[in-house]
Amino acid sequence: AVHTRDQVELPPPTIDNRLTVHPLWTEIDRISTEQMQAAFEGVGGEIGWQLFAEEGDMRMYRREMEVDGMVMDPLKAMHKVRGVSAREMCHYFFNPRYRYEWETTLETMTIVEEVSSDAMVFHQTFKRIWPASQRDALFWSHVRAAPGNTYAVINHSTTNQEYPPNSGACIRLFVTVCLACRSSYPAGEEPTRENITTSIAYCSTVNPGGWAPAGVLRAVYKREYPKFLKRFTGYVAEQCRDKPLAI
Ligand code: 18C
Repeated sequence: AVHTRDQVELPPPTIDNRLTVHPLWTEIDRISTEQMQAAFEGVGGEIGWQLFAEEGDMRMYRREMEVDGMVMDPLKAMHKVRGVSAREMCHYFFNPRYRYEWETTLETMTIVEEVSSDAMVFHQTFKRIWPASQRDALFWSHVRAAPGNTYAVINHSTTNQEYPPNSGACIRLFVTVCLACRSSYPAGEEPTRENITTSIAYCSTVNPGGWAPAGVLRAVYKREYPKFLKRFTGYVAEQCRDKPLAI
């Protein structure tokens, strides 16, 4: 088969062998499995999820949670996007080449380690929000396929001796994110840009890592999450428009 450069770099359909022999593998596998399971569970049955943003097919829920006075509200968002596959969605979320084009909170991004075709370690600094200190994060990122036209990207904080926390101007924050996507198309038809729909579940928990005023933090949260999900899904739809569908 003839592959374009882009197709070769799409998330692999099975786990890369280089990842399974890496020291992070056990943790990556455990957290990814847990996160993907939780992502597809509804918010209806659980108590405490409150809807805070709704626009078209997008719904965002949060659960108010404070630990030692620090806001750590878990977020869960659902969305539906037509004309792109789960694999394409995850490709643009995982691949650092596109990150500056959709991630508006970013100041810098460094690739700390290229583990395999489906796992990387990143260091990122974020734009500073007055009056709080600037934040940074160090996390592994893993993309994987699951049965039923499903792909997901899981990001989770880690450590690295060359990137010690709270050593410069930044306070280290801790993040667990899962973007889980599932494509569907009419039974008996071949999938095309015209008939494919991808359901997205995005879950995120950010521990600010140090003092941040609760009011400012919840205001940023309320503004930035809907902005992110609309911008990211719009970006992917735009990027895919004239490319052949990759399932
Ligand atoms: O998942 C997303 N992006 C991924 C790729 O970058 C990755 C990133 C995770 C880090 C998320 C934490 C971002 C904190 C940003 C703080 C500064 C924002 C400044 C913006 C001002 C223009 O998984 C998409 C992530 C979408 C992020 C939405 C914002 C979430 C805010 C959560 C509170 C942050 C607390 C720390 C700051 C304290 C300041 C009062």
